[in-house]
Amino acid sequence: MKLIEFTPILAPFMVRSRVLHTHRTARGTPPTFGTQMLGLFKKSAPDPKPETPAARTSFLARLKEGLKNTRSQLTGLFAGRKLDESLFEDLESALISADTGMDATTFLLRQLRERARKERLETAEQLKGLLREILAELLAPLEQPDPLDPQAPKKLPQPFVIMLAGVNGAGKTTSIGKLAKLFQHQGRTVLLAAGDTFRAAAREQLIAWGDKNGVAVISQSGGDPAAVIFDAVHAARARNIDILLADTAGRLPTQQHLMEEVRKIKRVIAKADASAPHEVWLVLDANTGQNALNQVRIFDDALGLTGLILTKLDGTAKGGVLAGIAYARKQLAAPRPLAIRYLGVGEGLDDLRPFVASDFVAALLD
Ligand SMILES: Nc1nc2c(ncn2[C@@H]2O[C@H](COP(=O)(O)OP(=O)(O)OP(=O)(O)O)[C@@H](O)[C@H]2O)c(=O)[nH]1
Ligand SMILES: [Mg+2]
Repeated sequence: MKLIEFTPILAPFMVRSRVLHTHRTARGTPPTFGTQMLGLFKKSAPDPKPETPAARTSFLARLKEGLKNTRSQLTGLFAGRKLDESLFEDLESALISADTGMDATTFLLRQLRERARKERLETAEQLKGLLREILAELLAPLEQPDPLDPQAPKKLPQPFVIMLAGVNGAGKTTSIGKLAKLFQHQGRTVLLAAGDTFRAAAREQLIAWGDKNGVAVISQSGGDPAAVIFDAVHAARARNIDILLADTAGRLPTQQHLMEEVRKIKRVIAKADASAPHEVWLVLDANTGQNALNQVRIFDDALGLTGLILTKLDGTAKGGVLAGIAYARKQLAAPRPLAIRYLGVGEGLDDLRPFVASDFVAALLD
């Protein structure tokens, strides 16, 4: 890996001098800094490429494959059954074992019972239709308009800064790699900031994702993660980059000092650009079960989350946790929208797609 030094933008609060590197990521002979570096940052064709029907079908198939255990458990309940109390009871157990959590399950069952009575439902198949409706209503607030939707272009601040946080191993760095590809595909220029300065391997991992996408990574060995991202905001501005994706180290919500550090990262980003970060996303491993609710609550308190990325839905995730998150959100004294921005269904560059509530419900019940 060739490193190309460029003049560091020294943050006023930095005490130690350091060398900031922009990692030249394209393969082959490294260019000299200057024209070829600029080439790296040159905007690609501005016309966004819409998702192909084939890509969408393949994503849905993978989501369905990932959720197949939950789906077969849930759909199996309704087959050849009468609509009676035992069906409600079995449904309650199935929802709980699908990671929906006690509170959201109780809510769903109450809704189902009331509406089944009101609508005079008679068959198990009708009840399944009602469950589909109620789940879709519960999840709908998690599907928010995407500020980056290429089909509804808006004038965005430049750079548009997205900060990612989450517990260790949730999939932050991998998701950044996938997002870089997605945003480039939309005709946007991207820069990555390696805000995980604790581990050399973390930096190398982000650089490898930068490599795959041909985008530059601002990084530094060790030091203050906030300062690296601060510099990256300046670098992105100087180079007219559209989107800056800032990686951060994994941390547990119980690690007070690390939660304080991530708060500081956000504050320092705002010193580089008062309107930034424009989005703060929590990356959640969908296999986390009910602990996901805790993570959402604590990271939201610390950072004021705007969105979530749910990863690893291709594995053993049960999927019910989304209903748990939606319900917990509804219960807040002052509900604030929280979007699920993307779902991850694999380790590859293309394995990330925007969240569509109706697709998710279909993957669980159809
Ligand atoms: N199957 C699957 N694996 C994923 C997905 N997203 C991430 N992973 C894998 O999860 C592991 C951890 O991913 P990272 O991106 O390194 O997670 P991280 O949150 O950056 O981890 P730390 O920086 O250590 O906190 C890697 O092996 C990824 O390949 C996904 O959607 N599906
Ligand atoms: Mg990481």
